[in-house]
Amino acid sequence: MAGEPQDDCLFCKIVAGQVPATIVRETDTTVAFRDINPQAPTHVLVIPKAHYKDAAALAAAAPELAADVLRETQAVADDEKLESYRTVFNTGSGAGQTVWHAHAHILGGRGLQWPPG
Ligand code: DGP
Repeated sequence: MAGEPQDDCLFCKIVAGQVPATIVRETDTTVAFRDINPQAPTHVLVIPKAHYKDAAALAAAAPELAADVLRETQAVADDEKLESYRTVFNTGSGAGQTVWHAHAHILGGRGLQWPPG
């Protein structure tokens, strides 16, 4: 069922404390942790604690929770003292999504090119 934890989901396991992660922020509804394979000096992921397979599913089923995730991206940027940063939701394998639990990437701490690859 949408929103329920999934046994085979890596990020649900991080939420449950079953897989370690460097958590930088946590709220009642979200967790933010450092990406295991950082692509910038600051690379943090913000996820909803509830399971939705991607950002589109999250926004459609739980828009208030999607707003929580977005609010947390700014909170992470403030904590990390990022003047400029990029927020990315990869949606679908063709866009590079590899973990099927909605997550926002926050990338900062270096110059970022546009358009991205
Ligand atoms: P995406 O490719 O958009 O689905 O992003 C998934 C990100 O998750 C990718 O940048 C690497 C990160 N990642 C994968 N496995 C782990 C893990 O076990 N721990 C942490 N902290 N990050 C992970």
